[in-house]
Amino acid sequence: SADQAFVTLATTDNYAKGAMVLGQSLRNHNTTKKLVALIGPHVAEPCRDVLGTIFDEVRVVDVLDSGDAAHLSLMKRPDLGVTFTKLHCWTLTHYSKCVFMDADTMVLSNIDELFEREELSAAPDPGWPDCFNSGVFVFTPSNETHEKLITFCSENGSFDGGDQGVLNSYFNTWATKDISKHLPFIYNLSSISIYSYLPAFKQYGHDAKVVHFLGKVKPWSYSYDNQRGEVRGHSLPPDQCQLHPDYLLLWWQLYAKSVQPLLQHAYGDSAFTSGFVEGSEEIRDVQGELHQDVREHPAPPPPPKLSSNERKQRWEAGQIDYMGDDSFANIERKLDSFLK
Ligand code: UPG
Repeated sequence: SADQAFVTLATTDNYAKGAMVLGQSLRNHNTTKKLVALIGPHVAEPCRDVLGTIFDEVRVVDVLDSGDAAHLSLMKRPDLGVTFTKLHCWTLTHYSKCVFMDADTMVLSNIDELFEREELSAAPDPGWPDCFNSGVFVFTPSNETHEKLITFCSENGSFDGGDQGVLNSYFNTWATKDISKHLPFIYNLSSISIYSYLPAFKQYGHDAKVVHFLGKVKPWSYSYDNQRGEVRGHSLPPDQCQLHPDYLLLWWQLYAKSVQPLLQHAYGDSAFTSGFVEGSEEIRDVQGELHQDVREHPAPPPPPKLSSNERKQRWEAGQIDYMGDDSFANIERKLDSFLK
């Protein structure tokens, strides 16, 4: 299968870290397919070097100097920059079939069987299951399809502002025509759906083959205490923290073991943010600000306890006690008790 490849995309150094973990996870599960990373022109040189050790091919895609239809269309639709870059995967015509995977995905087992599927195969999106999620999809590289997609995109735009909207409008029979193009959800398990249907996750979650850290907060938004093997930065409001702690830990373990040493080596003495917690006195939160460890700033005395019913009423009225009763740690504890 030298002419089949897994393809991902990273336009920034952070997404590149995600791509490294994804690539390494595919290697660890002994894929026989080629690995291709498409990168933007702003990805730093050391990151490219590391990608080069994990991936078979690292290809810089710059829609701005490609001088073709994509370039012209981008002039009209500058908002669709990353989308156009992702559509570039169709130009990988030296492969007969590919599986695209977002840089915020990670495989938990070998998924080479996906290459038995045809274009365009994908799993349902958790938010609107008649749409497919474009974080994992099977496609056939073709310059003709690429041109058509670009034209379609510049003429019709994207209903969600990203590639997922464009691809769903273009491959608009996905929901109804051919059930073999519906990948099982375990090939693109987004962290969001875990909490929205917990019994299903308990029933089927152990079969998951790909996890997708969909949404604003990514694994690399957190930091990691490599000594203790703990992810830091959990003190987020629950509506912003929907990544399952086990998968999050798995991502960081892979990063710490196989990716961070490569980055350390590639950067040598020059500046490099490992994502690791520096010492035990500081916690780097997701906004990237440094906070002193809470131990040095004792919390104010807790407000009087509310009854469970009063708490519920406040929650429903939008008065959510993010730092107290409704903190993520408490919600997580509750969820963990269900999962036991
Ligand atoms: N990406 C970059 N640089 C960026 C932003 C995105 O390289 O600045 C790549 C990367 O591979 C990333 C992917 O594009 O994983 C998707 O972007 P992401 O930020 O992960 O979007 P999400 O909101 O998590 O994902 C949903 C879909 C995804 C789709 C995206 C936009 O799951 O497949 O691409 O929305 O429609």
